[in-house]
Amino acid sequence: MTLTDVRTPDRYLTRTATPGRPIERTDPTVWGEHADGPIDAATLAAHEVRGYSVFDNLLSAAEVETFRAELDRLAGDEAVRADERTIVERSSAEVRSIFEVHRTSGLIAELVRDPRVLDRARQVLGSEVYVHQSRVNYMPGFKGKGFYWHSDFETWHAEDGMPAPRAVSMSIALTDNHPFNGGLMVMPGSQRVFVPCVGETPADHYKASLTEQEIGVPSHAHISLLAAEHGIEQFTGPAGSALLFDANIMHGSGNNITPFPRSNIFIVFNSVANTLVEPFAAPAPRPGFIASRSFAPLMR
Ligand code: 6CS
Ligand code: FE
Repeated sequence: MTLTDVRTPDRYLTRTATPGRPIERTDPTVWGEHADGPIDAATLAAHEVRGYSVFDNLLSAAEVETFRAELDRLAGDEAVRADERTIVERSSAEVRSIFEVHRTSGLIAELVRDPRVLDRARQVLGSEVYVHQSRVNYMPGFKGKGFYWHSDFETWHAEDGMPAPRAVSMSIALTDNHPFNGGLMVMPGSQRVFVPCVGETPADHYKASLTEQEIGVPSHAHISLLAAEHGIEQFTGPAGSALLFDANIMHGSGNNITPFPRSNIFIVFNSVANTLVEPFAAPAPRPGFIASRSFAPLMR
């Protein structure tokens, strides 16, 4: 046995040929303490149980306007539109998402280090953190396509080599999130079970999955089981509010056929104690702009 043969044990087997049984999560949801950051003890305890927290007015109305202008600037920049980090809607060629925005936008580079954002991530993860992924989602009106039910960690484990669900996402709304314009739905408490998915990961899977995910999608039976046990709640709230949610919580969003766009800034923080190894169920790692392999902790 050589050192290179020592693989990180795979505690969350997925992308199997035949259906697997849900796996109880042996990792905590919250690693830090209430004294470690701005989240109070009651909110932190609720986050441990539900797997998510909502922070109203995280950004002021003026800050929302600044970021909305930044998103318009990015979406209108021909170089950005032509960049491989930009995903367009299949049906309309409108910009759907732009990845690695914390490296292309100075404003968003500051936001990921803002204590209102960074200190919450550090507190939940109980360690220094780095940005695993950042993106802006535009979810345009009339034709905005949603995201089917999934666990982000299932993909990050299978395709990016993330060992454990010691990562947390913050979605900051830049438009009002209504129940009717594709608002994110979560199953509270579902982060405590890992739902394996059937199907081998194809090469370059991200080229299809980021517009419509077909592999790494839980079965109707498992989705029904989780929905019956945990229920479904929807993140609604005014522009400026933020949802902080666990890497493994089951979530999804519907299409947006209303005239009201739903755009957000989405930042994924991973613990520096949980850095990526080789993918657990994919032929090759995804590109760095989707899953960063620069693990230096974020500093202000
Ligand atoms: O594959 C991913 O990393 C992305 N996919 C979805 C649907 N949510 C999380 C993440 O941005
Ligand atoms: Fe997701």
